[in-house]
Amino acid sequence: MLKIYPDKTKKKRAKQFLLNDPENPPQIAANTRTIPGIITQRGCTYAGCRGVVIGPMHDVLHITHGPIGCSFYSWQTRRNLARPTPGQINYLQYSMTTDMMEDEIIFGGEKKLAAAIREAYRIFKPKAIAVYATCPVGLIGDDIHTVCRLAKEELGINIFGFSCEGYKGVSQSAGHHIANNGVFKHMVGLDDTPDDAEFRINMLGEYNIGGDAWEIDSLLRKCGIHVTATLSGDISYEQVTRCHTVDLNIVQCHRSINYMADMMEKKFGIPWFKVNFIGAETTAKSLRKIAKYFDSKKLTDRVEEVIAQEMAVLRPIRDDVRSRCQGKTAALFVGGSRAHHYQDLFRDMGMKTIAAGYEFAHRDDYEGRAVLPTIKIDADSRNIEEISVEADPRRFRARKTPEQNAALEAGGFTYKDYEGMMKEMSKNTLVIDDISHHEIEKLIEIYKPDVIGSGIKEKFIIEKLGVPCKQLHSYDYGGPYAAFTGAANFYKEIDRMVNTKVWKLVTAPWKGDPTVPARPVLK
Ligand code: CFN
Ligand code: HCA
Repeated sequence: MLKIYPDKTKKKRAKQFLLNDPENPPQIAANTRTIPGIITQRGCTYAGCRGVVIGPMHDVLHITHGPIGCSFYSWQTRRNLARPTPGQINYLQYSMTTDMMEDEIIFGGEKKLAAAIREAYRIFKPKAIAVYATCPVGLIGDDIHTVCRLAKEELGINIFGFSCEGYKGVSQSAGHHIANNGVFKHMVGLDDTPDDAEFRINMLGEYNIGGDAWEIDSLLRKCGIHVTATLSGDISYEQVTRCHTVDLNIVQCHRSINYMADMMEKKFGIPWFKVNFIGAETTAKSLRKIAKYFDSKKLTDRVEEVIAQEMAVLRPIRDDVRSRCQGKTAALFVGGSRAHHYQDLFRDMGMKTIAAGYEFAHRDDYEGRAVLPTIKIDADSRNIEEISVEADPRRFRARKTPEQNAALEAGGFTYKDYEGMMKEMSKNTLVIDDISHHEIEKLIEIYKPDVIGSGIKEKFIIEKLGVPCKQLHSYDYGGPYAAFTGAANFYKEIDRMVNTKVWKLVTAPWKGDPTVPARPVLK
C-alpha cells in the first residue's frame, strides 16, 4: 500500500501502519501532522471546536469570525439533530459570520466583530454568544477575547470567544480541547439548580447524530436514570450551566470530551467512566456498569428487566440478519472513536473488522490506558492552554466515600478502564492511522472488504471501486444506530448493503474504454 511513496514518506507512513496484537498493542504514530501531498480525510481545529463540540448547543448564538467560507462549510453539514420543546430557541439552522473581507484582513476585524455581536443581540436577544476565530484572524492578530469581554459588559449576556484557528493543531482534535476548556470556563457551574431525580448523570461525548442521543436518553429513562445534560447533543445553554450538579458523568466519545470529564472530576468531584451504546452487547454492559456504580438493587433489577425486554425484541432481528452476514468483513476509518465503537455492532452481526483506523485519535485511543498512563497535550498542539482547575466546595450530592469506592473496586468495578481499539481487535488485523485516498484504493484491491464505514470524502471513491460505503459520520440519511433500537436499524441497513447484488452487476465505464466522451451541448 505504501509502494508508490518516496522513501521519506514511506518511512513516516509506515509508523502509522501496523498489524494488531491485542495482547501487547504495538506503538502507533498517531496525532502527528499529515504529510503534505497526501489526501487526508481530516478536518481542522475550527471544525472540531465550532462544528463538533459547541455547535450542537441550540440556543447559544454561534458567530464565526472570518471570511465567509468557514461559516458556509460548517452550515448544517454535521447531522447533530435538535428538537427543542415548543417555545425554546433553536439557532441551529442559521450560520452567522462576520464575513471578513479585504479591508478587515488588512486593517483588522475587531470593529466588525463588535458590530456583528451587537447586531445579533439586537435581532435575537440570545442568552449567550460564542465567537469562533478562523485562520486569518489568528494571522492578523484580532483580539477576539477582549471584544467578547467588552460586549459582555455592554450587553449583559454571556459572551465568550474561542481561538480555534484551523491551523492550531494537526486536526479537529485540537479544536475539541479548546472547546472543552472554553465551555468549562465560561458555562459550566453558573447555575446550581440540580434536577429533582434519584440517579442523575451527564452523557458526555454524545452529539445526537441521526438521533442517537434520543435513543440513549429514552433507554436510560426506562431504567430510571436521569440525564441532566448531553454534551453536546440536543442541549440548551441552561442545561450546560447546571451540568455540574449530577452524581456521575458517563463518556461515550472519550476523544472529544475527556478534558471536560477530567476537569469536572477535579473541580466538582464528579466521577466518570467510559460507556459504549453502539452495539447491543456493549449497551447492556454499559447499563450494568451504571447500575453497579449506583449500587442500588432497585436500579439493578430495573436495568436487567429493560435489557431482557429490549433483547427479546432485538434477538430475532439480529439472528435473522446474522444468518446472511456471518463471516462477512468490514473496514472502518472514522474520526476519533467510531472506528472502535462500531466494531461492536458488526460483531453482533457476526461480521469481522479486518482493518480500522482513526483520522485524528491519539495513542491512548489505539493502545489503551495501560500503554499511556496520562493524557498529554502532544507537541504538535502545544499552544493549547491547559487550564488550571481548583477543587470547588460546591457538591450537590454526597459522592462515593473512599470506603464505598474501595468496596466497589473490590467487587470488580473499575472507573478508568481505558480499553483502546487495538485491545479489542483480533490479532493481525490492520490498524492504519489517518488513511489516505490512495491507501483506501489499495486496501480495496488487496483485501476487498464487504463494506467500508467512513465519511463523505471517501464514499464515492469506495463505491466506484464496487464496495458499499456506510457513512459513519452522518449515517448518510439514516440512523439512529445507538442503543437497542438503533442496533436493529443498523443490522437491517448493513444486511441490505452487503447482500445486494448491485455492486457485481455494474461495470465501471473506465474498465471498458477509459476515455469518457464529452457530453453533447444541449441546444
Ligand atoms: S460525532 Fe464524534 S464520535 S466527536 Fe468526533 S471523535 Fe467527528 S464529527 Mo465526524 S463522526 Fe467522528 Fe467521533 Fe467523537 Fe463525529 S468518529 S469525525 S470529531 N466524531
Ligand atoms: C468534521 C465533521 C465530520 C465530517 C464528516 C465527513 C462530520 O470533521 O468537521 O468527513 O464525512 O462528522 O460531520 O467529521
